[in-house]
Amino acid sequence: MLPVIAADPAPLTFDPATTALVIIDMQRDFLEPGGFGETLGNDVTLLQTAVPPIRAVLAAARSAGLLIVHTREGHKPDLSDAPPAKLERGTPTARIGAPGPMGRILIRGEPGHAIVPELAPIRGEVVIDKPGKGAFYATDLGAVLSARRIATLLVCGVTTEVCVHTTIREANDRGYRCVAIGDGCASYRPEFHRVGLAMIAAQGGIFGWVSSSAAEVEALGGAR
Ligand code: C5J
Repeated sequence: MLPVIAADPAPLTFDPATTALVIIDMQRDFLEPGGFGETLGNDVTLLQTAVPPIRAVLAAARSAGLLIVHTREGHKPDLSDAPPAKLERGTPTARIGAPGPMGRILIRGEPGHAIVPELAPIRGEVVIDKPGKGAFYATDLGAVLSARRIATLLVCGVTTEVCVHTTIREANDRGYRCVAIGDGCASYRPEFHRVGLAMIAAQGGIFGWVSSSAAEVEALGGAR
C-alpha cells in the first residue's frame, strides 16, 4: 500500500519511487551573518528554525531512497547571468558580487554560496545551481525530474515566500504535486511565512499541500 502524508487541505497518497525531496537554498549566504540575506537588512537567525526539521526529513528521505535535490541561488563570477534589475535593486550594505566575510556575495564557488554543513549534500544527490528565485528557471531541474519520472515534490527551504514559493508555483504549473514542509521553511518575515504557506493550501490546494516534518517523517518511515 502506498504511504499517505497528513497535509492541508487533505491527506496525500504518494509513491516514493516518483517522489523527490527538494531543499531550496539552505546556503550560508542566507542563513549566516555576513551573507546576502544580511546585506539586505535581515535578521538571518530567523532562518535557523528550518534546519532541524529539514535534517529530520532529509534523513528519512535518504533511508526511503527518495531522489534528493538541493538548490543554490547564486551567480557566475563574471555576473553574466545576473540581470541588472537584480544587481541594482535596493540599498544593500554590499551588492551581489561585492566582497564579504564569506567571499563575494551570492557568487558560485564562494564560501557563502555553500549549503550549511548540517544539510550538506552527499554523493548521488542532485545539486541545482540557479540564477533566479524559481528552481526551474534557467536550470536542468525539469529534465532531471522527467528522467526519474518524478510526479510529487516535497519542498522545503528558504525563504518561504520567495524561492520556495516561486519554485512551487513553477512546479505546480508543470503538473507536479507539491507538498510544502511547513516547519522546514522559514522567512525573515514570520508573517510572510505564515501567509505564504496559507496561500499554497487555500482554495482546495491552489498550489499544492502543506504538511510538517513530523508528518513527512512518519509517512516516509512507512515507505521503507
Ligand atoms: C531570496 C531565496 N530571498 N532563496 N532568495 O532572495 O528565497
